[in-house]
Amino acid sequence: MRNFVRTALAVATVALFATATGGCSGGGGGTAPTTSRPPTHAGSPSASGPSATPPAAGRITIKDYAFKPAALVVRPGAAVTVVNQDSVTHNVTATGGRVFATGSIKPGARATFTAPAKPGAYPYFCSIHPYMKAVLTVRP
Ligand SMILES: [Cu+2]
Repeated sequence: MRNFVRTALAVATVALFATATGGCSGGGGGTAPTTSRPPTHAGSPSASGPSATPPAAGRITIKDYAFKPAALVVRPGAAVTVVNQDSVTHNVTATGGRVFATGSIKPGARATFTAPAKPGAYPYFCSIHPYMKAVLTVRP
């Protein structure tokens, strides 16, 4: 008797698994649309990435001893406005070269510099507070 019950349970369990598996493979039909979606999604960002032209003007805000955004993307030669919303003087100075620099920007003041014509990533910092760092990316 016990063996019979066990066997019956085992059969029932197998039957459940079979049903579940059948449901899964049945959902396999639903997997096809799901599979076709990722390429669409992957295609969208990559399509909008290179094809999307960065703005011809950018804006960097300095607040709480930090550049915001920390990563800004603009077109070559873009006019980048730097607004100092802090209570101390800051500046924007390109790292490792004189590619661009604003000079001192007093609290509440703003300055504008021209983004490099050559595409690339340009790290910059505040020479008064060297720990203030951010990156300007130039992309056509
Ligand atoms: Cu500073």
